[in-house]
Amino acid sequence: MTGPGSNGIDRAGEPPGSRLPRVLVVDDDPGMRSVIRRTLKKAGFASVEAADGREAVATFRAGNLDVVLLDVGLPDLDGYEVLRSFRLEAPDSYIPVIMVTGRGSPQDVAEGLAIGAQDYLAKPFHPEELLARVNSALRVKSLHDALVEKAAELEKLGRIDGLTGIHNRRHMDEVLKSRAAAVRRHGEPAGALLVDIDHFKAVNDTRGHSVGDDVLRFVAAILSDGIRSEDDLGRWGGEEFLVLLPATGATGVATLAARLRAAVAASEPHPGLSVTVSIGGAVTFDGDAQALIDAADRALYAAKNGGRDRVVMDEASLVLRGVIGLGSPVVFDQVVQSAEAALRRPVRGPIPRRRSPGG
Ligand code: GH3
Ligand code: MG
Ligand code: MG
Repeated sequence: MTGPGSNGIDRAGEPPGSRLPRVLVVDDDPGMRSVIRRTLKKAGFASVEAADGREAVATFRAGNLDVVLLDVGLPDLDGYEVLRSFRLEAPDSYIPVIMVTGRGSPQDVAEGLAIGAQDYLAKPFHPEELLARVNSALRVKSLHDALVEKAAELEKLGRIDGLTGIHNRRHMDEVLKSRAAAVRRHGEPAGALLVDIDHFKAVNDTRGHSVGDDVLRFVAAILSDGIRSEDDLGRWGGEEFLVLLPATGATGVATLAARLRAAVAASEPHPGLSVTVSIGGAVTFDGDAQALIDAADRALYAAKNGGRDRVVMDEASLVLRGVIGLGSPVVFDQVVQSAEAALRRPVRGPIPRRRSPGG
């Protein structure tokens, strides 16, 4: 019961058919290296070899290893120094290191374990014991890798809105910060849209909450389909969505807003039911994230007050860039209207499939 596959940890926990577990054998004695190589090969492992500490560190740096068998007595660096270098090279990766030593005093063992060795093997050793220790180290590595994967999955789930499948507010807050920082660094403007479903309470009241949920999913999918891959979309509140547009000026922001508004208005989220959205758009030139959201929010408020089912751009965002003069919203209305006319594309039919977030 010593080879890979005999313990349920086939191929170091990777899917069957992928590469053999790869063991780095560090020993200055060519005879010892060849004994270990043959033992590993018979048991179905691949091995690479290093004859001194520097070569060991270089091979470790090249990566693609599952276990290291590390001789303590090496001609240049000793095994402990090599182990410390490994940990410096890759503090976050977990590649178990088994110290192999002829000394093996309790102090040696303690020192090796203290600096992060996974296990100890005293020379001379029986091949069975070597393989048992390698297999046990692989088992630990595969558990470790599974935990890391799980943690990454959980981290991803923590950024997704459970109802709509698009990003949640927590994620959008972070994207907003990084987009604002990019504006400060590169001086290119960035835009934001706040999209709020009109009279959504009435949908819940007349059709029921679960139809309301369907409508939210539907609108999220339309928005998701309507943005570019470099834009970010998230659920900002109950029936309110945020779109962030990197490297985009007022005209680009208004054009996208017009397209999204038209797509929602032309859609039929549920048989016999249509909804509209009001959109507030704004642009930041100085990378003040809070001011950007506040401006989009004011514009959204103006869109609601103006009768809903419309796009309003924050005036300051436009004035600053000379798109309009102060007090001339009419000119801007024309920008939005011509964008809408050019880009209108009716969306009807069953609820579109959710696009995976980040895609
Ligand atoms: P307005 O045009 O002014 O935006 O009106 P409104 O009715 O859309 O806005 P209001 O803020 O009065 O109501 C929002 C509604 O959205 C009330 C709330 O119950 C509903 N809502 C929020 N989150 C969810 C959800 O996850 N599912 C459902 N079905 N409804 C939700
Ligand atoms: Mg609303
Ligand atoms: Mg709202």
